Amino acid sequence: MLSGAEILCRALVDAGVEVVFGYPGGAIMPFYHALPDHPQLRHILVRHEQAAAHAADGYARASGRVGVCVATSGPGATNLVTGLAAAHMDNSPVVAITGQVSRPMIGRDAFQETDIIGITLPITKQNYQVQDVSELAEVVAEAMAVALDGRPGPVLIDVPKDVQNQKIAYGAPRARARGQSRPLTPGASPGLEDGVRKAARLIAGAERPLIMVGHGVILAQAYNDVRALAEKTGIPVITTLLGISAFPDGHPLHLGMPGMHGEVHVNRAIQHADVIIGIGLRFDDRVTGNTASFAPQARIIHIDLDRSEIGKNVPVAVGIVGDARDITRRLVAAVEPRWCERWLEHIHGFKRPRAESYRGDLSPDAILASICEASQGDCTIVSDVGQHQMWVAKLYPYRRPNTHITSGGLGAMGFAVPAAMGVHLARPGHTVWAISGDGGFQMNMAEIATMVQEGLPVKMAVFNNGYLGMVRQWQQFFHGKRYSCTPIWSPDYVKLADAYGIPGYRVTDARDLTGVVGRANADPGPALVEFMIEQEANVFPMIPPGGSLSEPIEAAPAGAPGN
Ligand SMILES: Cc1ncc(C[n+]2csc(CCOP(=O)(O)OP(=O)(O)O)c2C)c(N)n1
Repeated sequence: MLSGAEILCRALVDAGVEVVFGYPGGAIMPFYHALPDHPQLRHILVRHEQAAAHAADGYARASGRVGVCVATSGPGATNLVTGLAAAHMDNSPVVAITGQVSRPMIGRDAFQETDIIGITLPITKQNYQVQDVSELAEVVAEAMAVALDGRPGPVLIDVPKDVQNQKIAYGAPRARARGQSRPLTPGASPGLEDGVRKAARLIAGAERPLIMVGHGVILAQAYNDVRALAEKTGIPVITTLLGISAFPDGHPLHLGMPGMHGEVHVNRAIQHADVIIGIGLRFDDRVTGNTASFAPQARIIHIDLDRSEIGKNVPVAVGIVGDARDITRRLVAAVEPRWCERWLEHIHGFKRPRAESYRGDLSPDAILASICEASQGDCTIVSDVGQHQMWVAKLYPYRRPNTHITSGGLGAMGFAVPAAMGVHLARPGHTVWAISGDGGFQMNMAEIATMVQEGLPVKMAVFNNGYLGMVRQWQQFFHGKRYSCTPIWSPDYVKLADAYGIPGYRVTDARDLTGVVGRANADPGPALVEFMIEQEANVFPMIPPGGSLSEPIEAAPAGAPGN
């Protein structure tokens, strides 16, 4: 006979789980009591449950496997919410396990009771409250499968404390969980062959075609197929924020990032294109700007695993539902070889010298170049949210697949530091840099303690501009430069690092970059580097919210600093 808590552990082990991010408390204590008997499960004690969810998300994105987080009922469970919402928006397979008050207490406003099922309903793919121990093993197995199946996403399992203490004979779950790798769903769409044929015809007749690549390409590991499609047809490739690193940056057909902070030539290419092949992206508003004026001449071929995405945000000429790798492979077979030299030249003609908006040498370019150099280009960059996120997206040269990880859909500040811990655990031995602004870093910097206690050698970079920079930039452009509540004080990060017993550095001069970043990178443990960047630097170009991709802002308002 095993208790529910023991079954929970066994079911996780049976599902191939190796790492669990969590934080104990009253309603989840039986699980924590059982945990030491399952050494196959490495538990990472975070400092805030939000970090557990982000870390599980980072682990999932880096490994393609399910990331697991655990919290107690009430405040523990609600602290997971931001992380689950981030995983939901970016289709990351996370399973969250929450303790709940015992069944007879549910609905009585018991101590630390919250309706986490109700709260997480819109931000999970599915959630379960386990009503009897006999369901537990099956529910865990099913949750693991649901998180990965098709379009991935988070799943929550709420386990009342008395269910954790119930005893029953354990039988290994029947469900489909073991494999942990994402199943392909070839031939998912009934009109698939027809769709591929139509798409191939549109591509053959196009004069100004583009491929737009989103996160679905990374989730489906369709890198080689997308590259084959581009190289067989010569069609230039655009990568969305979450599609970055799905196509090599230095490739002659790679154009860059579209949308609100996309390069001028990329957005112009979209506005001039006559056919767009969108693979695994949802054409969200940060990519399209005002949809009424998005790609006015283009017929759109949209390939997506989720039927409900087709035609949701932009009108589609050909929609093909299915796995990005499978469909792209079929498309490669169906298209005739062609080249788009003149179109590519045309796009390069749209290029503008980048509007520099920082004074001095300690530019985001220089900082990112030093990080790339220190790790010889072989690291994963996990960015937070804000101006630095855009610089990290646009300026770092991503050569390997899935080496750029960020909270795209939710845009959750505080993501980078904990998510980077998850990435490290998924890719031990590989260098991981968490790059944050001084605002977002302060949201989850308590996780340095987790890194120290658990021995996670994450490298942390803080771009310190003394402001909540991206909001300050919007205030500068759209609120008459009224910097309301955006100047932000920071502690002395070098002393902070010292307090945690890790190396800490402050860089004020570009001449120190190589030495300092190299030292931080080579240190065997976690390290923190603060970069004192230009305070009122801006991210250019910029499409105003709701504006057209054709009308970028490329300089600060006249008379204002930061030009
Ligand atoms: C949790 C959360 N709160 C608020 C915001 C709104 N927001 C977006 S960017 C930003 C400023 C970020 O400042 P900082 O972390 O210093 O980075 P910077 O923009 O200066 O690079 C804010 C407040 C958010 N995205 N997430």
